[in-house]
Amino acid sequence: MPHKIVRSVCPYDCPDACGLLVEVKNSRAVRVSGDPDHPVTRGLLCPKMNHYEQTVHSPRRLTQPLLRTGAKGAGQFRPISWDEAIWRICGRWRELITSHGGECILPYSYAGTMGLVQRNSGHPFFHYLGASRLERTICSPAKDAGWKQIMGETPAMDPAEMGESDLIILWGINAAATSIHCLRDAQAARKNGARLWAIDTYRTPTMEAADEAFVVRPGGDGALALGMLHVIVRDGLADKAFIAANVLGFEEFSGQVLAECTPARMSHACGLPEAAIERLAREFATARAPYIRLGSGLTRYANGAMTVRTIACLPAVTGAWQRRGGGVFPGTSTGAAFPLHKVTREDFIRQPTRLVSMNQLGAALNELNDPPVMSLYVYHSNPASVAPDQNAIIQGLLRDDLFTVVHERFLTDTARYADIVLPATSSLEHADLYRCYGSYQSQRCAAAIPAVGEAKSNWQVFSLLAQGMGWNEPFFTQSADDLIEQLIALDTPWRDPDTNQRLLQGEPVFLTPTSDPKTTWLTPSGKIEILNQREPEPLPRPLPTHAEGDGFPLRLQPAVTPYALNSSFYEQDNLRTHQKVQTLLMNPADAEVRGLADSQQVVAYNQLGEVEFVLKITDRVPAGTAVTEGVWWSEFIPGQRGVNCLTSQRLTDGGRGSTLYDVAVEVKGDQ
Ligand SMILES: Nc1nc2c(c(=O)[nH]1)N[C@H]1C(S)=C(S)[C@@H](COP(=O)(O)OP(=O)(O)OC[C@H]3O[C@@H](n4cnc5c(=O)[nH]c(N)nc54)[C@H](O)[C@@H]3O)O[C@H]1N2
Ligand SMILES: Nc1nc2c(c(=O)[nH]1)N[C@H]1C(S)=C(S)[C@@H](COP(=O)(O)OP(=O)(O)OC[C@H]3O[C@@H](n4cnc5c(=O)[nH]c(N)nc54)[C@H](O)[C@@H]3O)O[C@H]1N2
Ligand code: SF4
Ligand SMILES: [Mo]
Repeated sequence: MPHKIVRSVCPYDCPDACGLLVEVKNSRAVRVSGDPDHPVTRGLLCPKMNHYEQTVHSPRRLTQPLLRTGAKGAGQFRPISWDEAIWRICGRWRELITSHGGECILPYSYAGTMGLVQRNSGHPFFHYLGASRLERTICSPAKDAGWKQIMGETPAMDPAEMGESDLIILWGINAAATSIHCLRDAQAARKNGARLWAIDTYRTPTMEAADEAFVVRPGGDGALALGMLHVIVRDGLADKAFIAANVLGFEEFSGQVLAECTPARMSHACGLPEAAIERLAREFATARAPYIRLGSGLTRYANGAMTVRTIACLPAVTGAWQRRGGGVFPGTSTGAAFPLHKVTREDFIRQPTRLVSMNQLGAALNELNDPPVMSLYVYHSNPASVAPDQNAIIQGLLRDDLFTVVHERFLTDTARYADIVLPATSSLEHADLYRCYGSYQSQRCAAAIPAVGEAKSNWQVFSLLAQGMGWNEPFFTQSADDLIEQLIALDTPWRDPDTNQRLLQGEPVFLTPTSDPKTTWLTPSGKIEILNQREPEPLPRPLPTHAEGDGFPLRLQPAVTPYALNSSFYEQDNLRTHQKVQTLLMNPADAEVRGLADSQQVVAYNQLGEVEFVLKITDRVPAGTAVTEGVWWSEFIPGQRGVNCLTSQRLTDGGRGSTLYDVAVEVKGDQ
């Protein structure tokens, strides 16, 4: 049988939503490569997706529904039919709704697939059921909140302008791992004369690729930006004309806040010497068009929203927005480009239901009352690995009276605790419509191959469950393609008829924001609101992290690896081999005072738990900060516990986000 090449889209939670070319033979994907005609991908894929076929056809794929036969968490199951699985789930839910009410059922989902239909297809089902709603805030809502506090609804600038900047700053973004096309384009700009800076908490591959790398204390960037702003104002480098026309509250900010934020005062909090703050400030202010690519890492702290708000003051004060290439790019937000309510169906909510934070799943499972959570339905997420306070989550998942269903591609740490496991399709086996957050690009794709085994897509399972519940609502009898076409059918100012036509045909297209992101400030005052009286904190100011008060001497930075995406891709043996083991990176000085040797087993601990690591002593991390990369599956780590045993359920200052990076620990040798 001849090979055929099918266009597809990368479904993962990555800024790029790459275009894929899938080579299909005998209904199997045999090779996956980057689409050379895709405007962002331009033929380049990351190491994770270069062998996506090994994920899709992994021997570890779940291919049948499973029923638990052993103790919770033991991973012992027997295959059952789909009919039996649906019958059991619906039967149990009917009983629970009668005894405890619909809110005792909690859905849990996040970012296994970013496609607009498959990602959101549980919403209409659980709304109709009257279940509790999940507040999906694990990733970077503090970033959105901080941006909104100063920029309102102003959309993100076109990231392609980076090519016209003379000073590119990768701030809290490990682009070499998480945004490879951004790094590729930054390097191209560098060849044309732009300087490249990176600001991170340790020397990542992105830091190595930059002209200059600045290592800050975790959560210290707000202090750094305030110190820079102090110097800019003190030295007369603020753009008074731009401020007068475009900025609200500059006088209050400089008088009440900046005057106090001398580099000497900010130096400790941000971890940079005074001289570095002075130089950064002057070079930023005198660059023609400095471009800040703001990552998400620096927002997962008690002060995350404030950090974003403070950094956004920099181009507001220097007027960098006025020039091509200048400004801050925080990531795109294209929610208004498609009528998503046609999928999510909030109108199915008949009476108000409670909202449960996904960052507090441990508390929800163990402590919630009226009603308690009696059933958890997890799909395209792996909370037992990725969510904070892993010990609390596992304690909850072990509850005998909790009925847990997990719809998954693999027997993840979460699936191991399920009563019923349902096999999920991979993105090559279902249709969807994608947009992304690193650019304004969007693309639709069809299934490239048939489902592996008896796997079903998220949408198919919710259709079956609706049928199993005996509902007559016709919405649930549609196909995923019906929903995709409804999302595209309606013209919005973001898409013209020609764009819609190309979208329908599976071509990558660009969505267009409805206002000019560099001249029209969509705030209530019409100005960039450094002063925002609607906020409890009307002005940006230095805020502490949680970890500072925890009483443990080392900051722990849970960071990403290029060879996995959150807890995804651990199924690919080659990728896992690159990562070797769950490692703790530590500065030689910190190892020496603790009498620790390279490659030895260590235990990191704090008020929440303890985790075993293999120690790597390296000056890539500064004294005072230890780093671990990746979110490992427990079957591959010695102590069965991952880094999220050490992260807390506390929330950010804005957006109720996770504070996954705001962690303090002590480390000792493993006895
Ligand atoms: N390879 C790979 N790619 C990924 C992911 C992955 O796990 N692996 N995850 C995906 C997801 S879900 C997301 S949200 C994005 C996130 O992608 P990014 O925006 O890059 O965010 P992070 O990787 O969380 O953090 C970026 C960098 O910020 C640093 N950092 C942490 N705290 C601070 C701080 O206080 N200040 C400064 N200046 N830097 C800090 C971290 O060390 C890290 O190197 O990446 C996506 N892409
Ligand atoms: N320590 C630490 N913890 C973190 C992070 C970190 O950097 N460090 N990152 C955080 C961030 S930014 C995020 S966004 C979260 C992400 O957390 P999650 O959204 O849980 O992401 P993944 O770990 O990738 O798990 C997604 C799961 O979905 C499954 N899946 C994929 N496609 C489908 C599908 O179509 N249907 C179904 N039913 N399942 C599917 C995959 O097999 C995978 O197991 O993790 C957070 N947790
Ligand atoms: S994970 Fe990101 S870089 Fe890798 S293929 Fe997917 S969209 Fe592209
Ligand atoms: Mo994320």
